[in-house]
Amino acid sequence: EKVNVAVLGATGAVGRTMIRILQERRFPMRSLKLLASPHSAGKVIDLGAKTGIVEEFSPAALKDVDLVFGAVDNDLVEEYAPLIQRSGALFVDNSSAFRLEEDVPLVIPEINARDIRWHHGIVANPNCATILAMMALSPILKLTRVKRMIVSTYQAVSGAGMKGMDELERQIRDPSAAPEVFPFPIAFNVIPQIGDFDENGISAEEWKMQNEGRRILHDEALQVSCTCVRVPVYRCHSESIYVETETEVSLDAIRQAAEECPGLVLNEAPYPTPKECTDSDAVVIGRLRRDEACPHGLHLWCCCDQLRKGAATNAVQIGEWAWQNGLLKKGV
Ligand code: 2RA
Repeated sequence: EKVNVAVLGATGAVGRTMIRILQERRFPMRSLKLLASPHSAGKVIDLGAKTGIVEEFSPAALKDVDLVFGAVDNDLVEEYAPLIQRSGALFVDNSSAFRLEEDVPLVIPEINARDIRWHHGIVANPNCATILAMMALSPILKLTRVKRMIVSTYQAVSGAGMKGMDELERQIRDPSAAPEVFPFPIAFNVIPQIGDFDENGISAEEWKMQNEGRRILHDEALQVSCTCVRVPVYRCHSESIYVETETEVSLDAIRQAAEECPGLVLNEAPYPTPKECTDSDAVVIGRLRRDEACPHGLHLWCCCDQLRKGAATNAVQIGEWAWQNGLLKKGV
């Protein structure tokens, strides 16, 4: 049975990508509502065959809506989430507002879709850098436990939305253009900061990888050390990941396991780069190699489109799973 869907934050980079993915994947929509804060209400969105008018979010706008995909920041989510829950619609939220709440499943469908079953109205979409890292580890996780991971990220400017992409473009054209979105010029530069630093000099983005990874893997003992860096790339995040596994696994066993990981592509000819991974849903891994200094140490490199699998596609996959398993109020 088709369902009534709403995208909240329809005018932003993630919201627009959600609409595109819903159409590409032929999500069983009876209707699609475009919702946003008062600031964006009234805008016209290109829906391909036709255009859509963005409505202001309100409890009334949720009438008959079964599933809401959220692509707005935490402050709006904290205001709107209780209203969405009260409407009975399932809220798949891309913000970080509820990711660490005990009664909110935090889900990457290829890894822990079963957690969607115990939702209480909200399912949280993990942070893009977390989705990339966990997907990249999935073949190793089929073979053994990961004790520790040390990650360096190379994050695209799309992580800061349209304004981040516009800033890069502006500074490439005019390198003297003052930074507004990022703390320093991002064109022809890299910035080792995403989010505020805590008293120990760890950024908010770096904490997400550890805290979210432990919830998704249901492994409170997972050790994560992460350095998150903004790079002058438009849409595709990359990560260098070092893992220490509980038992020794061979590279060939990992390569074989990768074949059975949906959504994962192995590219060792010679390796993935952000350019060719952009606008695809695949998480692409490469540069698999042992750490000669540590028998259980392994390195790998990975890339994935931040707006697609890093945000919109993962959220839509959560919606698909909920629909297929009759977890929406109308269900199948
Ligand atoms: C970023 N992961 O890249 C954060 C939010 N998308 O800015």
